[in-house]
Formats: sequence, C-alpha cells, structure tokens
Amino acid sequence: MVKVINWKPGRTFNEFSLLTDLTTENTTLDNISLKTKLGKNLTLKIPFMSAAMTSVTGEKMALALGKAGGIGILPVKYSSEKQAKIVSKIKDQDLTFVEEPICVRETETIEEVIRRIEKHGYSTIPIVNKFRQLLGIFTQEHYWKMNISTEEKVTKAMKPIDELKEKTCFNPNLTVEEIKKQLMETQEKYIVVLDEEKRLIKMAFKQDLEDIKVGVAISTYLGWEERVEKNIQAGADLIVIDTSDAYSEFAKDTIQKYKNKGYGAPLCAGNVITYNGAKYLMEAGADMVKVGMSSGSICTTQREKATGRAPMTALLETSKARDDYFNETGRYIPLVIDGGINSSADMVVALTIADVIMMGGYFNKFYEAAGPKLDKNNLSTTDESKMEYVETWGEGSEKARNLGRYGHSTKKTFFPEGVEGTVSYKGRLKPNMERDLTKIKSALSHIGSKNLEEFRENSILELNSPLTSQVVSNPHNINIKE
Ligand code: MZP
Repeated sequence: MVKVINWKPGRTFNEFSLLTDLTTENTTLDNISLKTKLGKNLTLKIPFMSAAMTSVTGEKMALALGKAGGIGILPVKYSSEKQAKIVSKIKDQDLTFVEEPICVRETETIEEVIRRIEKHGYSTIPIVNKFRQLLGIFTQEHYWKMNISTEEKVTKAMKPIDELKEKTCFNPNLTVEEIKKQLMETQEKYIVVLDEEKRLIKMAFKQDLEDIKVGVAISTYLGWEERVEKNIQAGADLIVIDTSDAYSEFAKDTIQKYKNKGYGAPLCAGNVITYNGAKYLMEAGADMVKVGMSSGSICTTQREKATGRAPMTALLETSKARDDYFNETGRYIPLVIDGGINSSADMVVALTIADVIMMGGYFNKFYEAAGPKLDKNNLSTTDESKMEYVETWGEGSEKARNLGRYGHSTKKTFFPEGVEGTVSYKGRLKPNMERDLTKIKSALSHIGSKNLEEFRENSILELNSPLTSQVVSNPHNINIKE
C-alpha cells in the first residue's frame, strides 16, 4: 500500500490571479524597489538568477545579468578553473566610459525615442543637434511625471542642458580615475562629458561603479571542496549546490562542511520540493534553499521516473518550512524558485512567495545566452541581424551529461532526463528584462507594496478554474492582429 496519496492536484503559476489592493502615493511605479536580500553579505537589486545551465550562463550572461543587478550561476559542468577565471574577470570589472552613447536628434518625437529605449534598454538618452551638441537629456523616469503626448517633440520632455549643471563636465580629457571620483562624490546617476563647444564626447554611469554579483554551482561529489576554495578565492558571491534532488545525506554533509569553513559567501542548496526536504536543508545550515523538480523547460524527469512537483505547490509547501524554521530559530531562509517560469505573469505569481526566481529557458532566448545562435535555416550565425533561434539543452540531456546533478558517479548508470532543442531568439537581455521588471513593479503597485517583502506579506492569490484561466489569461472573441 502506498504511504500517502495526495489527491489535491499540484498547481503551477498561471493558474492563479493576484487580487488588487490600495495603491498609494508611495507605491507608484517609480517608488518601487525590487531589491532582494539573500543573506548577510548578498543583496540583489533585482530578484533574478540565471540557471546553472551550460546553454544559459557563461561569461556574457553572468556579466550582463550581474550588471543589471541580478546574478548568474556558472554551471558545474565548467571546470573549477573556468568558473574561477570568469568569476575573477567579473569581479575585476572596472568602470569604463561609454564612448559612443546612443543619442537622438531634437527633431524626433517622444514616441520614437521611447521605441529606441525599448530596443536598446538604455534609460538615459542624450538629445543632440546636428553638430552633436548636447541640448538635454531624456529619461523615461522624468517623462512619466509630465503630462505630454508621445506625439510631441522629445525636446518638450527632456531636461534642458541648463538644468544639468551637476551632470555635465566640460573636460574631454577626463580620466577614468577622475570620473570615478566625481561619480562617488555626486548624488547624480550619470555624468556627461562635453567639449567647450558643448559637443557630446562620452558618458559615465554610477551604476558601473557597483560591485557585480556572480555565483557558481557545485555538486556534492568528490572535488567540490577544491571547487569552492578556488571560486571563493576568485571572489564568488554565492555558492549553489546544484543537484536535482537535494533531500539527501550528501547535500547535508556538503552544507555542514561548507559552513564549518566559515566562508563569507552564502550557500544555496537545492533542489527540493517538499516541506521535509526544505526543512532538512535549513536545519543542515543552508543559507538559502532552491525549489523545483520536473518543471524546467527542458526537463523530462517526470516522464522518465515520475518524480517531481508542480512548481507553485512546491513553493507553497517549502514556504511553510521557511515560516516554521523562522519561528523556531529566528533565521529567515530565502527561497529560490527554479524552473517553469515562462512569462512576466509567472514571475509575479512566483514572487508572492519566493525571494528570487531562477530561470533557464527565459534567459536562453537572449543574445547573452551561452547557447549558439542559429539563423532561419538553423545554421550557426554570429550576425545579430540574422539570429532567429538559440540552442538550448538540459543539464540532464545526452549533450550535457551533468552526472553529479542527477546522482550518477559513473557514466554507466546515466540516462537522459532532459532534452535538446531551440528557443526563438529575443534580442538583448537588458531591454527585454527591463520590460518584465516594469511589469513586476506594476503588479506591486496594484497591490500597494513598495518592495518585495511587503509584496510577499500582502499578496492575495486566487485559484482559477481551468475555464476561467482560459478567459482571464487570453484575449478572446476577436481575431488577433499579428
Ligand atoms: P526553466 O527556467 O528553463 O524552465 O528551468 C530551468 C531549470 O531546469 C534549471 O535551473 C534546472 O533546475 C532545471 N534543469 C536543467 N537541466 C535539466 C534537465 O536536463 C533540468 N532535466 O531539469
């Protein structure tokens, strides 16, 4: 006789709707913070983590996501030397000038400029005349506060040069060290460097002074200690035990040994899907717990051996362990939800419980993904204008054969639990992600939360029937214009 049959079906993200609450002056879009605290020494500006997958997180992805305020996790399939080399490179990033900032002419409309912002993801756009002399700066943040139609000329919505005294500097020969000093001393987010004729020379952004976060995955197999040591030396901000099933004595042993070393970087352990699994890792000393099994976009675990859980149910159950453990010990253990997040709506629902979301398929679609890019004939290309698809594969696929993640100590017992395929190319990470972050902020605004902590406390979710999901999740009764 089976021990328990749980007749309540598992739930995924898009089965839920989020109810609204009072929006206040403090919870308009530009007042909302998406910061997430993942431990004493680690706070992210945005709650995004890229999956420790060889088709997703390489140097380019880790750097781009880290710069944007999230964190990339370098896969355990990389040698420890390769991981540590990338970590060092990212941690050693220094501020550089933006030598040719994208700027627009004074003749353009606000609509045209906003479209450009959406394409490139830059939020601070210099407005110049035909001699490249600076007339002003357009930012969406400033524009949102004005009541002007997007059909108007951009000059109507820009901050004119005479109001930019603190943000401009008339010394084209300014060095990197000098600009760094200026940025550190000012409240401003950027400085524009001009020549005596007010021609735009270069820009520098305060954001580029910030420390870029990067994490690495380890397994529980032989050699993990050396891998940790190398990556900690290189400056890694987070170590992630990446195994498909972390409810194991091996994970506990790894956590305890890691914690005994007294490293400053927090340790995330996963994946688990049950209350008991999460509690076990918390009690073993994990600083963060990663949740999910069988929900990944490339995953066939459920099909092969029926183990796994619907991601929202896994998150709900493990969050009970987070609450209980907090009540017992006063230690709050952040949860990472990993796998199955496909849209901004999924992100919002996941963030009603999780502290951070890890995504593979989502990041795989971008230019910065490690997977090779293909043209419309499925041929490899490095020409961005021809990119149509990106290759993707699971860590449990024949291609990756990440033995340690799936509990194999030799190749003899390996069988695939993941597939290979392609995803449609979506362009650069920054503009796409900024749009999704705005959607998340918009959801927070609707329920009157100014940060993610409040959001987790205030959210009220409602389960939809399958029929309701069809109606509320999709347009209906119209022919959709492509
Ligand atoms: P997704 O965001 O693509 O839906 O899911 C990404 C997650 O899927 C990874 O972070 C990892 O936990 C999981 N994964 C990676 N490879 C496999 C596999 O081959 C897998 N089965 O399930």
